Amino acid sequence: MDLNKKAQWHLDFNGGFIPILELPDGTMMNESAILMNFASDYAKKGQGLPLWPHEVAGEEDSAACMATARLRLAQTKFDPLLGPYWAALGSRFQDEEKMDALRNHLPKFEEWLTTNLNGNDFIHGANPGFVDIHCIVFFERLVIAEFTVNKFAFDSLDIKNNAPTMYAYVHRFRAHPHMKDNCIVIEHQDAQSRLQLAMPPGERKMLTIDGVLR
Ligand SMILES: N[C@@H](CCC(=O)N[C@@H](CS)C(=O)NCC(=O)O)C(=O)O
Repeated sequence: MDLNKKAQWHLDFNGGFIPILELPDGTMMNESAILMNFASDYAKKGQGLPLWPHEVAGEEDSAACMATARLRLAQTKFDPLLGPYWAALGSRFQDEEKMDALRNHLPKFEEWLTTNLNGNDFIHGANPGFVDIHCIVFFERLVIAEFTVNKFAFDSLDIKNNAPTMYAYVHRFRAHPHMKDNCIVIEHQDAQSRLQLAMPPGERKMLTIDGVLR
């Protein structure tokens, strides 16, 4: 997929952002978190880990529904924290000012994570749930940079010392029996990062599945 050549219908729909889901009746929906919720609501129940507390509770269980509501609130508070993350990532971790801003911002991620872990292994509790899956993809890129061509970013941000809760959390998530075969493969992340790092600033390699997806 060439991100620089987008179809007019796509630009008209939402400015050319992904992801988008189109249903057979032509309905289209964007926003990744909303699409994840759609998939979770639409999927057959009992296929694996429950992703929200109310899914395993009986009907009209106010405590379980409130626990779900609390997690949804945590999720809405996470998204506005992402600005400095996107800026640094967009520069492929190479813009010093943006890297400084992200380094200074790491305590905000730590605070959000510590508050919402609340002493548990995962935000959902003993096992990962929806909100863990929502935030892990962002944290994971920073933490596994240690083992990719982006090690310079891991070192420059000093993730181990500046974000120890995030560091331990990502490794715990990636080791979880239900998650370990479904996380980004280090070699694939490395291959993708090498492709993009080789491009001049502002230019992007076409998206390809070669060496990136399993
Ligand atoms: N809030 C939106 C953000 C979507 C977004 O930023 N998508 C990026 C990719 S992660 C994109 O399509 N960027 C346009 C481009 O790279 O050309 C969502 O979560 O769906």
